[in-house]
Amino acid sequence: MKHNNKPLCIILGGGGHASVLIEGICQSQVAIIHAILDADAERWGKDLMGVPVLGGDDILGEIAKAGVEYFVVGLGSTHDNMPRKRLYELACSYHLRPLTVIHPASICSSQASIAAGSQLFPGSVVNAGARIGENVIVNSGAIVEHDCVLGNHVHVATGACLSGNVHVRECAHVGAGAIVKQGVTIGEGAVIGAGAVVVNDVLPDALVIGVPARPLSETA
Ligand code: JB2
Repeated sequence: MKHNNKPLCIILGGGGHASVLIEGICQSQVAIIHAILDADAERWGKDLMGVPVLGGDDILGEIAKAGVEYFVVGLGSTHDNMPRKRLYELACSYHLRPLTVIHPASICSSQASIAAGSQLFPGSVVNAGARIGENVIVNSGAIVEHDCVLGNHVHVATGACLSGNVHVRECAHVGAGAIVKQGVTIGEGAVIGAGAVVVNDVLPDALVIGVPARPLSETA
């Protein structure tokens, strides 16, 4: 179903992250927002910035049958990206298509590739040769320099900076304001604490903090 030649989309999760997405979708005019689904029953029947919250994820099937083609994961994260991954896979299982949201106030090179369902927030920069996986968040003011490679479901949080040729594996989280040196690899599911300066590779599922960043277990 299309309105004014724009497809309809549903947003999964209706908190703070979703509010920025709503602005990004409206300003980029990439789709018409049909509604929000939220896990919190207290929000059902209310609205977020004028977008109605219809119910929980159990009505995704009805939504797809009603002609909504696209979804976007409105749930953000502060460290664990698995809930975002689960939600993404759930919506795909209903044959909904992931909407890519590139806020008009972000800067994205024509030589970068952005996979489906990813979100570039205001003030973010994605430079030439960068490859962004599915359902990735490049949050407000974050920098993804040239030739960086980001796996699916990664979150580069507000104001973080990935210098050139950094590899961030699936589901890893780069905390707000963190800086990652050129050429470093961040392992799958790893978490970089806010404000950390990462100068060495980070193992899968590790949590590193500080300047220079070290595993939490070594900093006590
Ligand atoms: O499985 C779910 C689910 N789990 C939580 N399905 C659906 N449809 N919704 C879910 N939610 C809902 O997402 C919660 O009930 C809640 O309404 C919303 C999350 O909102 P909250 O404001 O708590 O967090 P957020 O994810 O929007 O934002 C976090 O991540 C951002 C990146 C915050 O920490 C922000 O400060 C941060 N900028």
